[in-house]
Amino acid sequence: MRFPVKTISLAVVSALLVFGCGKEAPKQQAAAPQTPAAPPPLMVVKIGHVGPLTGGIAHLGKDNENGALLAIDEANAAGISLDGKKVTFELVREDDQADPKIGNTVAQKLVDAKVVGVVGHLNSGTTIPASSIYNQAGLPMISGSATNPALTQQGFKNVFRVVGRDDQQGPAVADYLIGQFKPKTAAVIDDATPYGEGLANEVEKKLKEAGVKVLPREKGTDKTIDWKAVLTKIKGKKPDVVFYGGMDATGGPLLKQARELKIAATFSFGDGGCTDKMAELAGAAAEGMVCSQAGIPVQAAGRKFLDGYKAAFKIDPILYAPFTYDATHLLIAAMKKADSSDPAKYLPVLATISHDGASGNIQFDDKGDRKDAEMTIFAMKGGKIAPIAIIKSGKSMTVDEYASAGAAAQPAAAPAAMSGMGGMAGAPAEKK
Ligand code: ABU
Repeated sequence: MRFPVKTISLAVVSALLVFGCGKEAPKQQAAAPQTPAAPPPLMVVKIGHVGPLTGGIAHLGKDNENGALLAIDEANAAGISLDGKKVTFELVREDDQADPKIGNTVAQKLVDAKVVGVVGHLNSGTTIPASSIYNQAGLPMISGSATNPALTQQGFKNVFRVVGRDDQQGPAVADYLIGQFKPKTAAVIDDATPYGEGLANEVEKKLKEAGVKVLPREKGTDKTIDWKAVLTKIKGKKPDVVFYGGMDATGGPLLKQARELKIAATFSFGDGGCTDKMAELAGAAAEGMVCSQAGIPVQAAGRKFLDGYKAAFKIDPILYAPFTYDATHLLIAAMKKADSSDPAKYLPVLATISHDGASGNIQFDDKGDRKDAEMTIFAMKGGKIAPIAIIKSGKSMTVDEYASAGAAAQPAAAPAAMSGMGGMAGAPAEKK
């Protein structure tokens, strides 16, 4: 618990004014002296956020952190009390550089700093090992972006995610490729991370089930930017489609170099390569690429979030910010419901909560996965990724159909305009 210096100083000054300065208080006062009511006790509650803030995907880490910061600011502006004490929430921010070893170090740092919950990490490769550290410390953690299924298959009761999993995303993007492009031959490349490799495995499995010939797997790393050797190998095999499991920082150069080598295949990516950054990195070569997101498109997030983000950071959110925003609000909502920031008290509330956030209604299953998560398929048009299909409860819808269904199901929704995408109305309801 902290008492602001300002509060203490004012109290001391008041005491000096009333009793100090060498003057005695009059002895014959009729009424008792008026003592000011004691201010309510104050409490600082620390929430951790971790993501890569340096390195090739720092833009995504910063986007995640911004989402969490916005939620913290909103909660502080709302004036929340827990157990009779006025609370100030503080976001303790760490940079894991997308490196599992550094991820574990900063996870322990957050535990030592006595945070009561963690939003993060961004990468499955950092989130999975760090989740053991939070589990041992009894700290609830919610990732807004880690999609590898293994995260929630460890039996940890403190681990949650607000995006879908790669065993949902992989089949969704593979099905789209099969239906739309009817490929006979496919090449699958990954960055050898738990995310990239795991997602590529899911895509490959689905392509093979559909009778597509899949070339032997090619690999890079999460730092590879020279893909010429890999691309030269697959060029001679003339694949109809190429899928890359990895992030935009490595996927952009892959796509650019593929077109330089005159590979004509349709290139496709998962959520890590599903950003406008691909057009920045690959230029015109990015046009027509296909990608998926294990959630709703960022532009379909609630209006309050989109406007608040723009006002606070003077830019639009990139990819996962609505999800880290929701994750942060979820921790706080569970604390409010439990009337406590004690992880042991609010964790069971978090596990069974129903929360209407910027990315829609969020409830967790018994493993900590988001129930009925949406999957979205995008195509790059004019340098921007544009959503073309949303899969919900196993049903594929156009963006307009999803919008109508959302608006019908949630009449209180504040629609967020989808500029440049034919105007997607009916964004999720967002209650705070
Ligand atoms: N979901 C893509 C990026 C984060 C991850 O490694 O899972």
